[in-house]
Amino acid sequence: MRDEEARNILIANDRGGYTVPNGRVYPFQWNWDSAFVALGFATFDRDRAWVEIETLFKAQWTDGFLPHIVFWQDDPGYFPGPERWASGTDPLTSGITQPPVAATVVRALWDQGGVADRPRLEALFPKLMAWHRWFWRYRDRSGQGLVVALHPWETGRDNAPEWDRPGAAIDASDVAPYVRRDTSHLDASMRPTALEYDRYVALLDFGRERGWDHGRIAAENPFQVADVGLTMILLRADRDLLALAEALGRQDDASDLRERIALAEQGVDWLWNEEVGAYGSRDLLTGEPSGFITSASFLSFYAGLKHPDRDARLLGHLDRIGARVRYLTPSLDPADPGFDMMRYWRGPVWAVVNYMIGQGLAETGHGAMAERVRRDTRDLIQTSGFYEAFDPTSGAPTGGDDFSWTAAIWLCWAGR
Ligand code: 9WN
Repeated sequence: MRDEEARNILIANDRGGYTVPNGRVYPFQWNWDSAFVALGFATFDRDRAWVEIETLFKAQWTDGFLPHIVFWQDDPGYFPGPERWASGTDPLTSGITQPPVAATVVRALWDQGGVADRPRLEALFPKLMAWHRWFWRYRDRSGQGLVVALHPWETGRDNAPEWDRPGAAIDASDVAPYVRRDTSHLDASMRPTALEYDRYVALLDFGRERGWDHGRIAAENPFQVADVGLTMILLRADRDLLALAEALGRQDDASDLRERIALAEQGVDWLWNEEVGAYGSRDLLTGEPSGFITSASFLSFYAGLKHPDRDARLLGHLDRIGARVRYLTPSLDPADPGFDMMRYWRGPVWAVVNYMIGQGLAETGHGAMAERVRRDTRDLIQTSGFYEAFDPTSGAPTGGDDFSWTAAIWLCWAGR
């Protein structure tokens, strides 16, 4: 029953070649949502799965940058829309990016398919490679093997408390007036605060005023955080892209990827916080570690990292957190005083993050915990439906309904 419902959500949210995350709240194509959505389509329509990624890459800029939103058609239901971003591109897009899960998804499509998909892979590979090179060039200027986020939206975890202190450096005192649309669709208690939105918009205006020159923005941006999520996800995606480079016999790309993987494996040490016993983000401008344990702290398994002492501490946290809440994995440690089970990335469980955590745990030999994470995700969806996120204590739904990536994760993993 739920399988059919999930397929119907994807079909209903399909706008012809791309899928909106939710028809009302998010009426455009989002970068990492589309990648996860492709995994859902792949369970019943493999061609449509490839098309989702192919459409996304049609919006790639000439320097390799892949935007976080593509405005294939205008819609007044979301702010900030194409005018505020003013990318000047065709199609119009945002000027910031999102977690690079696409290469990992393309590898999965390739592994499930076979030689018949080779022309599609050959066409996509250079585009994926160009996007990864863009990250290496503009988001790791000091060559540490990390990924620096220049906007909280780039992390995909918009209002994670990790951005509070670094965000104080953003001057949001003089933001040109705007009207939020999210709070007309959803209860404000589930969304980021007014101060957070002012900061989001101030950073957007900062980039637009610099003509979306990514080199200049990277040098001048007031917000520069080495994000644990982006860093782990790119490391994982580099490994998957390497497998694809090898399959296609692209030696030069393969050797660059090997180099970057080795660099990132060292670089992540800077994100390990020995005091709290977890990975976390770190302000690049001040060097200050965030000190928070979030769901992104557990993406080291997904990144393919194996470090027995650290892994034991991370698993200890998962045990502790899993005893405290009914459903893993809350987006913030419930022991944190700022834990808020309904407010977006400060408490609720997200199916896509659970998918990455679960996959990583299974691949690195932690099968029992992987299964707990999968079952919790399944139970949440089974009980509450295909919502954007869920309260980890009660399982109550939060955010938008009929959510594409939640349906996709059900089909490819949680509901199996
Ligand atoms: C800003 C679409 C996106 C997700 C993000 C999630 C939320 C947007 C917003 O929705 O962000 O990009 O306006 O709240 O945080 O992860 O990709 O589902």
